[in-house]
Formats: sequence, C-alpha cells, structure tokens
Amino acid sequence: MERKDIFCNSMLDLNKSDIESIKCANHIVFFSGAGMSAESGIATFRGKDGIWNKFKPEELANFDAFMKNPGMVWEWYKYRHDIIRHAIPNEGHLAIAEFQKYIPKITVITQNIDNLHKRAGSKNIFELHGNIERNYCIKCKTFYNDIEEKVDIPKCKCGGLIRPDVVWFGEYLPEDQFKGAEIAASECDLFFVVGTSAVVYPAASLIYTAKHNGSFIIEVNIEETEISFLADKSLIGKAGKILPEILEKFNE
Ligand code: BV8
Ligand code: ZN
Repeated sequence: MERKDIFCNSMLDLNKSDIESIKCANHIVFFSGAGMSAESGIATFRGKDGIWNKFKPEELANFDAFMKNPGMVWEWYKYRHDIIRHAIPNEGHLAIAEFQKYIPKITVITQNIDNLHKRAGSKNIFELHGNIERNYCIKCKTFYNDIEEKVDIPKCKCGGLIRPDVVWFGEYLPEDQFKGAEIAASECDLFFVVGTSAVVYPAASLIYTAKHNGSFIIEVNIEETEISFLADKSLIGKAGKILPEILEKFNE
C-alpha cells in the first residue's frame, strides 16, 4: 500500500502505523515559524503576547520605515537580538536535529531569523526571512556580523547605512533559499508544519507545494490555524513537547 495512504486525517496523535511510516520516510521537511522558538523565550508575532501587538509590522519590518527612522528600527532589532543571543535551542529544535541520525534526508525550512535550528545542530537549513546575526551595508553590500551595540545607527566605512540581513515586508525572499525550499517541499515524503500561523507569503505557499506533491502533512501547533484543513494530522500541543515525543516513539 502507498505509504501515505496509511495515515488518516484525524486530530488524534500519531498512532503506531504513523510512526512506522515516518521510519520509512526518505525525505522529511520541517517547516517552522515563530512558535518553534516560543519555548526558547522568543515572543511570537501574532500570538496573544506577540510582538506585533505592540508594534505594527508596517512601522518596523519594512525598508521605508527603516529609511524614515533607522534609529527606531535598529532599537527594535537590537532589543530582539539581545533576547535571541541569550536564547537556547529548545527540545523541539534538538529533536529535529536528532532526526538527522535516522532519516536519509532532513530539510529545515524556517521563517525564523533566530539561528536556533543551526545552533541545535540541524545541517540542511533554508532561512526564508534572513538571519538577525547578519547585517549589511545598503550601499556597498559589505556584510557585518557584529555591529557596535552602543552606536544608535550603525554606518559602513563607505558611509552607507547598515541594516539587519532580514527580509522585510514588500521585499523578495533570497532566491536561492526560496528555490531550495520549493524543491524540498515538492519532493519530500513528509512535511511537518511547526509553530506557524501560515499567514505570511510566499513562505506559507510551500505548504501547498508539499500538499500538491502528495507529501503527508503533519501540523504541530498549540491551536488550529489557516492551514489545519490541509494537514493529514494536526497535533495540538507545544513543539518542544510533541517533537521529542514523536522521536521517543520512533526509538521505541
Ligand atoms: C513578498 C522577518 C514579494 C523580519 C518577516 C503587499 C506588498 C508586498 C507583499 C505583500 C503585500 N500584501 C501581502 C504581501 C505579502 C506579504 C505578506 O505575506 N503579508 C502578510 C502579513 C499578509 N509578504 C511579504 O511582503 C514578503 N515579500 O511578498 O515579496 C513582493 C515584493 C514586492 C512587491 C510585491 C511582492 C516578505 C515576508 C517576510 C516578512 N518578514 N520576518 C523580522 O522578523 O523582523 S515576517 C514574520 O512572520 C516572521 O518571519 C515570522 O516567522 C513570519 C510568519 O509568522 P509566524 O512564524 O507564523 O509567527 P506567528 O506569530 O504568526 O505564529 C506563531 C504560531 O506559533 C501561531 O500559530 C501559534 O499558535 C504557534 N505557537 C505558539 N507557541 C507555540 C506554537 N506552536 C507550537 N509550539 C509552541 N510552543
Ligand atoms: Zn558600505
């Protein structure tokens, strides 16, 4: 029987045959959003304590806002960078990295800019929205990993403004990252959607790409989302709890 037919569309957690089917997967994708890092102490965007509740994305995460008020945007990114710098990968990040030992190919596609998947040991990662640990000059494109924390508006040697290397609203995603993510979504057996409200595009379109490819979709979220209808299994709970549980069942 075709592997994917074994799964059924149910809200129950994974049963024995589901785990068996994960075991014989050749390529699993983990597509993650801010909920993946919530248990590492990094606030999500749209949850009840989400950072977008205090700030409007348009006011901060876009180029015009940056050019109008670079100091304010830098203040926000330094604040977030400080939280991220002190955050550590949680059990969910570690479980995803652990799966690399058992499955021939694991791909992580993340919307997060916090570098926690890499710090957890995941290797094959596509960062759709950039990385807060990188910055570059908008004029000469020189990259700066560390910027002077004390300087309000970091400037390049050429005099250009330095900005965080993240994708703002209205900006294109890095082509190589999105292309690679699309290929992974179009050829994987299993596609985990972890901790995302799936409202940001074109990132969220990858879930449809995976569905179209016939991948088995497993959602892990503390609540139902706009894409729960697409999931073959919707596991309601925290990523830092559910993913290690799946790994544990996997090793039973
Ligand atoms: C683009 C980086 C092409 C910066 C981010 C008008 C003009 C242009 C584009 C648009 C437009 N109108 C709409 C668009 C498209 C727009 C978009 O999608 N807007 C949405 C909001 C409607 N997209 C873009 O602009 C993209 N570019 O389209 O370019 C183009 C170019 C020019 C002209 C035309 C087109 C660029 C989008 C990237 C924006 N950058 N971040 C930064 O971080 O500062 S977006 C931001 O949202 C983050 O990257 C974040 O990852 C992403 C998605 O959010 P989520 O990760 O899902 O987080 P959220 O808080 O929403 O949800 C958390 C979930 O976790 C919840 O479901 C919660 O229940 C769950 N959860 C919580 N705790 C846990 C948990 N789950 C499990 N365990 C837990 N413990
Ligand atoms: Zn420069």
